[in-house]
Amino acid sequence: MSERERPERTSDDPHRPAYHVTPPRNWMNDPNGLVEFDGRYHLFYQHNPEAPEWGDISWGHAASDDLARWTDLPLALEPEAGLDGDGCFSGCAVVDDGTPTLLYTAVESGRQRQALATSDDRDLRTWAKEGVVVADPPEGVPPDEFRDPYAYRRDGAWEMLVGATDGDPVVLRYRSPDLREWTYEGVCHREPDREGVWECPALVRFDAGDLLVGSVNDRRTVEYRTGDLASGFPTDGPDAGRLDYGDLYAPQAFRDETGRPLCFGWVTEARPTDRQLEAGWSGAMSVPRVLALGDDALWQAPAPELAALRSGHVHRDLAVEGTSRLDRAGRALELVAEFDGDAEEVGVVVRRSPDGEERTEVAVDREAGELAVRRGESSLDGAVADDTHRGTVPVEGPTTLHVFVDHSVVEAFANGRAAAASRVYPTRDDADGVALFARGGAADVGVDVWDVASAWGRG
Ligand code: DQQ
Repeated sequence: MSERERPERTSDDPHRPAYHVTPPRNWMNDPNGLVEFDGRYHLFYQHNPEAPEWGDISWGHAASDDLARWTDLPLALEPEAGLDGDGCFSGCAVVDDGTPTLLYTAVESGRQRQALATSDDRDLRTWAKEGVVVADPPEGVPPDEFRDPYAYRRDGAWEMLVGATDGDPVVLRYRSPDLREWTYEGVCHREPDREGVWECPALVRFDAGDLLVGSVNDRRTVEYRTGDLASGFPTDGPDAGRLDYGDLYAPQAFRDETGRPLCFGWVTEARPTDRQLEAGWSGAMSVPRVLALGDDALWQAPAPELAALRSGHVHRDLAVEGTSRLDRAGRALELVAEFDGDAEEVGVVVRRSPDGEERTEVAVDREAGELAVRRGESSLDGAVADDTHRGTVPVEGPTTLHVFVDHSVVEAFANGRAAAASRVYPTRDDADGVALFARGGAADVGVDVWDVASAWGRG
């Protein structure tokens, strides 16, 4: 098997995550083609197999039997002159009467066209490209801003969303009996007075309504809208929100074979390009998240299967006022902390050096209803991002923080309602401590901590 088919994983960078999915080497961006097929999860992704920077966009492929441990598989799609010579951009996977089928954007000569490929092997290793199924965008949409097909079944037919701009970011809706002949049904979502493309649209149908997800062209802003595809989605108010407040981009949602709604997103880098080139890899996936829509609110939780990687559990009950260090340390940890009491602000500190010189704070301001991931002291390296990720989080009763620490990824879930996947790059070897804090009062804290093993068969 050639190296290009299944490269060795590089692993000597201290910032390389162990259990968040990363490319074996080189560049990764958006998750693509998420599907469970024959009991196995497949995570395809935008991948440059030649360099740790965006370019030569192919589809990388990782698979998992349990959503926790992953195996690298050969490239699924590669650019070919005449069809998609300038890149196989993002897309989705569906199973069409037993046949795994990809819809993706074939880019060539400045045009973005929607194309289809099928597989007849049970491991989804090999794909046969059938070619373009939607060649031209509707009037008013430039041909180079027409991408990221997302297909699903609805009312007895296939439907497909495509991200685009017609001056505003829009989502276009198509319908088809067979995934090949598509009829344009019109714009199903518009974001007035904003710049760019609504990239990577994804739609999940819940009993409570439809959830539309998308990313607005800046590698930062990940939106969701809840409502009804038929009547349209609001762009503000309680039905409009941010799926993540950190470095997450281009998430894709899908239902697995049990019908469970899951999503992964691309956790972008927050260090300069030259550091990424030096490290030899770039980009990670979030942990798999379970989505739920209830009471008009979006809920997110890490998939319970991740527990398969846990070891070395400890539980502590502590009364905290100020900062309390925990007798646990590590760069690959999972923490669940529940804070009760009258403190205005509570949180955990991770990747902390013993003297606190380097530290990352994940805080919930219970007065303001705000989640904050503070990176101002995360690293002594002045070249990496040091801004604070902030977002709103509903606070009622005790506050729960579920935090995944994985080398340069800190992925936090607050009260099951707000999430932030943030990148940090501590420089000190001893920046692996954990602490709890309560400010403006006291908190009774129950905390569970685990070590988390590598998803790639190495601890
Ligand atoms: N990334 C892909 C596009 C998509 C963008 C190209 C979002 O298909 O719109 O790598 O990150």
